[in-house]
Amino acid sequence: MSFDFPEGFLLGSATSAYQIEGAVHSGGKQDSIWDVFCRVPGAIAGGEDGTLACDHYHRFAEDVQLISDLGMNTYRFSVCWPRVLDDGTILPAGMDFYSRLVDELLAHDVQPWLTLYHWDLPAVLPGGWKNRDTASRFVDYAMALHDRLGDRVRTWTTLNEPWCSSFLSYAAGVHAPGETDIADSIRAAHHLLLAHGRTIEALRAADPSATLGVTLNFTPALPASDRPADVDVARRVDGTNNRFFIEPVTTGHYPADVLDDLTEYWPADLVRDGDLASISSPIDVVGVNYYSTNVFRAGEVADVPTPHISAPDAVQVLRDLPVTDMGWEIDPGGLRDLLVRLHDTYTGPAGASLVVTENGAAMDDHADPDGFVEDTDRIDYLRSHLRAVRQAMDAGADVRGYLAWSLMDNFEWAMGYAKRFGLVRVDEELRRIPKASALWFARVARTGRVEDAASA
Ligand code: IFM
Repeated sequence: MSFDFPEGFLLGSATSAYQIEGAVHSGGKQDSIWDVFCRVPGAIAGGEDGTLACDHYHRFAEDVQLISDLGMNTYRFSVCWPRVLDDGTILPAGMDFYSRLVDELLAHDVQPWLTLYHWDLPAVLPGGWKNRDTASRFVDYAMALHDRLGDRVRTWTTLNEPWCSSFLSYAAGVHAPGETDIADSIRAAHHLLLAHGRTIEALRAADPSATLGVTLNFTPALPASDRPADVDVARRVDGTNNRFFIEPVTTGHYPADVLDDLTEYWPADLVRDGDLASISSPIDVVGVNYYSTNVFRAGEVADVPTPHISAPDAVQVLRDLPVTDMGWEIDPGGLRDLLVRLHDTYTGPAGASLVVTENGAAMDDHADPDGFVEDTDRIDYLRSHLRAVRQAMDAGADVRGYLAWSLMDNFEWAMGYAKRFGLVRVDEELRRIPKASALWFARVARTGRVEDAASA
């Protein structure tokens, strides 16, 4: 069955600075923690890094033209903090770059959706997110950027996926800065949330009509059986993957069961008076990044660091589902259920809407001699997840948009460039070649209509 999205529904794509910009030392920019992490032997597959990436810093006008040609009404990008500020001093070249990008988008009738933090923290900040002071520095950064872009950018997201920049980065060591201490990862998570809340307060005071929010990655966790041990391990994973972040933001407290689970690691004096009031400052939109749903059983305690900080005994059980090139199970029903759950439990009562700010698939793309990729597998993925969004809306969830991850193939963090999430292929010469999925998505973006597989 074909289906439609309402007038005004956001349909576009997303990227992030480190994954596409390159030019890592242009305009006085100093290292981010990702520049540093990529130099650690063995940290990144193939020893790759974002030094050149897609060279978007120099090709942004071409990329905006592409976004426009693909009929997208919204483009979500992130700002690289050390590109615009060097230890508190404004870097004019970096500010100008983002200002020109925003102007170019607006000139093409594409709404800019700005994410302040997609992981490229200035390396110069002592202790990174372990240090409470980083939250204050973040507010300064956000307001300096808002001074320059606030007249044109109307949608501001504080953080992208704080689960990744805390537990995956400071407990599992998979992302920068590559550390493995559970108490530190909790410090990082709380300071990230504090940075979010204080920034929302400052932006709201400066710009009451802006649309403000945060983007969280949700990976629903289901038990493999109704055995109490499996039910409990799924609860614990859900607690730190999902509820640890959405609950304080929308209700002003950390989940009680998660606090219990983490008692032995929870740092004394971490949460100070007023922190949770800031963290739960009202927001307008929760960005939802969804890729998969995971099933867990209780097993042996892992002997390697894991991001599941309260569930080292969680063992993922694969179902009989197709997987993407990341090995992630394709489960669009999980997105429908997640959106309904978020609306009913968290965002609806708090008065915020939902936008899917990332969803997409790395696939094993094969280009023909002209560089064209006939990626029917990615089209199927996108169609089924767009249908899930429509079903969630029909069930009452207030979903206002869907942004595909990603506009183009890019640097997939610890996995390097081998994993291709793009609607647009980026080849070795950095040529941008729209895949079949880009052409398919362009029809959806232009019409707001998703044709069923038979008629598409
Ligand atoms: O590439 C990442 C992105 O930076 C954050 N969300 C998940 C994507 C795919 O792994």
